[in-house]
Amino acid sequence: MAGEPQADCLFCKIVAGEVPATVVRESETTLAFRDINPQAPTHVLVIPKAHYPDAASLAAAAPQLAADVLREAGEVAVQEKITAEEDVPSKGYRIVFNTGAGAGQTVWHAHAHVLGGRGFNWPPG
Ligand code: D5M
Repeated sequence: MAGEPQADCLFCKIVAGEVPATVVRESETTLAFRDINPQAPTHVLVIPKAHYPDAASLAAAAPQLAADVLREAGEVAVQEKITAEEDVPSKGYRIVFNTGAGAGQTVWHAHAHVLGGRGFNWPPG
């Protein structure tokens, strides 16, 4: 059923405490932890504790929970001191939801990547 923990899901196991993670932030509905393979000085994943396979299915089935993930991603950026600053134009961060294998999704539990601490190119690779 939508939102229920999946036995074979890595991020459900992290939520359950069965797989270790470096947690940087937690709310009633979300968990934020450092990516095991960081692509920037700050690389944190924000996930809903409930299981949805990707961002689109999360937003469709549980819009408040999707909003919780986005809010927490913003709070991670503040906590990690990577937010844009008026006097430091190079600062700022990315929130990325890879959705589908072709876009680079490898874990089928919705997650926001929060990336910062370096400059980024556009378009992305
Ligand atoms: O992002 C999936 C991300 O999950 C990828 O950047 C690696 C990260 N990952 C994989 N296993 C772990 C563990 N155990 N802890 C923390 N981070 C992990 P995607 O957008 O699906 O490619």
